[in-house]
Amino acid sequence: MVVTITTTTGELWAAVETFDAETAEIALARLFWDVPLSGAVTGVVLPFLREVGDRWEAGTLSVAHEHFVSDMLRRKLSALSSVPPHRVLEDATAPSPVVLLACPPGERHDLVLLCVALMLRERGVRPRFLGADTPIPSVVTAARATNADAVVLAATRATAFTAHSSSLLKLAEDRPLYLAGRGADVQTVAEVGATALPDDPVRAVVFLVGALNELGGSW
Ligand code: B12
Repeated sequence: MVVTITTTTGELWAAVETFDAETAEIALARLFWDVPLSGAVTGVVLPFLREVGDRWEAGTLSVAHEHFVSDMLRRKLSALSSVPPHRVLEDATAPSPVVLLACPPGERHDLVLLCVALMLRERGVRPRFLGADTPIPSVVTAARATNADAVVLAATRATAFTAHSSSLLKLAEDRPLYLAGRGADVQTVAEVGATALPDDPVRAVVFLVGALNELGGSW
């Protein structure tokens, strides 16, 4: 597994530098075949994204490369989310908690949120992923329509949350609301009556699953 992770990271960087989408796709396909989802996400996808950010900030990676990586990962992660986990294939009617995930208006950084949705699914949760730039009234409508057991919002800027304080306060009264990402600082989380998720996406999944179990639904 360690070999796959190191090899994939090396292959990905070589492919990204030359915009070689085919090689990158093969490397990712092999990774997700060989390594369990959370291992692939924490071992390759998140560190890779972090390094893209570091190189981009250092000026050693162009905006074109960064967009290329984001698009490639998004396509792969979205494809993975269209394959039902074994548990669902075995019994699609078995009760399990529903978690609604979205980014507030103006927020486009949804790749980590998508990873979290996939890892939640692996743990038996039914994620309902709305993705980037979602109007808060639509989040509220979807939360009611899905009878979500929890709502997770992620953003890089606190203002993406605080611009909707009163709506988010109401949403938090209706059902458990969790904030995540760089914008979810202590003050902001308190202002909208939410709970902060751990910054580490894997710890956040464990935390959420624990909280859902404590809520004690019928799953
Ligand atoms: C990829 C990327 C994009 C992609 C996003 C693709 C996508 N669909 O997600 C695209 C190209 C769309 C993009 C656009 C922009 N981006 Co951008 N982007 C990045 C980049 C390079 C990587 C982001 C990333 O995924 N990082 C990897 C993750 C693992 O790290 P992280 O974001 O720090 O997240 C950590 C935690 O916060 C947590 N976390 C994050 N989300 C969640 C969600 C959950 C549920 C949980 C539990 C945890 C969690 O997990 C990580 C744990 O370490 C960063 C640079 C960087 N250093 O991160 C800039 C960065 C985030 N972008 C930035 C900016 C400014 C922009 C733009 C405004 C640029 C522009 N002028 O057009 C636009 C528009 C943004 C918008 N309206 O939302 C800034 C944000 C600064 C800020 N706080 O306001 C950054 C930090 C770059 C910088 N230093 O200036 N970007």
